[in-house]
Amino acid sequence: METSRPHRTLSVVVPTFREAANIPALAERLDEALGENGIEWELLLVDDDSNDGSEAIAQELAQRLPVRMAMRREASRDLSLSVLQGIRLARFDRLVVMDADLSHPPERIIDLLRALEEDGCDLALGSRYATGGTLDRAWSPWRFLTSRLPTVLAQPLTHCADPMSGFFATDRRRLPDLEQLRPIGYKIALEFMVRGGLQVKEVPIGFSERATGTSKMNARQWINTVRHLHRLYRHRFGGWARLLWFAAVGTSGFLVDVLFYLGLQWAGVNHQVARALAGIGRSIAASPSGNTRAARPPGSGPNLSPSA
Ligand SMILES: Nc1nc2c(ncn2[C@@H]2O[C@H](COP(=O)(O)OP(=O)(O)OP(=O)(O)O)[C@@H](O)[C@H]2O)c(=O)[nH]1
Ligand SMILES: [Mg+2]
Repeated sequence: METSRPHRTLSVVVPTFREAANIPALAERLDEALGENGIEWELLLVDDDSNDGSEAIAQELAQRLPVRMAMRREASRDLSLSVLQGIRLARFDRLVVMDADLSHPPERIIDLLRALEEDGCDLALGSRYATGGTLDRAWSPWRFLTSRLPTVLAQPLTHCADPMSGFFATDRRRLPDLEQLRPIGYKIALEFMVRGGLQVKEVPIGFSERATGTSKMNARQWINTVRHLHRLYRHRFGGWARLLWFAAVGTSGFLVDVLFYLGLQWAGVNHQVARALAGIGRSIAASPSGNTRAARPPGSGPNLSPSA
């Protein structure tokens, strides 16, 4: 256990959306984990207008613990933009970002801070997949795929075992200019690591299944992760990323064609007609709007323009 040092400060930034049931336990566990290590801390919840009683709970907690809530009232909710807002509003430079659902153990924050201080890295990443890290759940094949595939796709961008982790410690002064960042979706640590060229140290953690509330990760967020990866590929690799993108679009056209064809065959349509109809189906999929998307993939333009 680390000995307490005077004037160690920490802002814990937590994006929240409908996490009323988890906020009290999170605040209590932070108090135990950080208070006993002599850290002056705050919990800054950045809420996307959950409207589930979270605000009242935060106010009640603020009577006895250093808890505050910043409310976003934007047209669309956004985890990464919430984190960026929290980093701007944080009271201290030293930061931890984590989820509210207690998947990230507050007790491991001390180890993240130790990695920051003693190993001199820019970002200490709580890692499920580093040696010693664990997951406590039996994932379905689909859940496994949606979690592991982006991790594999991110390997050319970073050398981390768990680049999709949302649990990390850093110092605000070591981060790239927040105004220049363009994250989409949930993977803000990856954005920092790739655009900021940060030196990262992974700290193994035991990742727990969320105990209460529902996951906000859905198909849309998964697609956002893929779009985000594409932007970062372009940032890192420029033209080759475009080539890969076109190859992926081409392959998807091919798959549409084949699936169309097999579906028609299965329905009893003969080979010639099925081939012709599949060709028409692919042409529709590659209609002017589809072509625009292929010729100008999302994220094209200068690296740090709003679309990159
Ligand atoms: N402010 C804000 N917070 C969000 C939003 N979506 C998710 N969150 C929070 O971000 C954290 C991660 O969301 P989760 O739903 O746990 O997503 P996940 O951890 O990828 O998925 P699970 O492993 O299924 O829990 C939680 O604290 C959520 O409340 C959002 O749109 N806005
Ligand atoms: Mg979660």
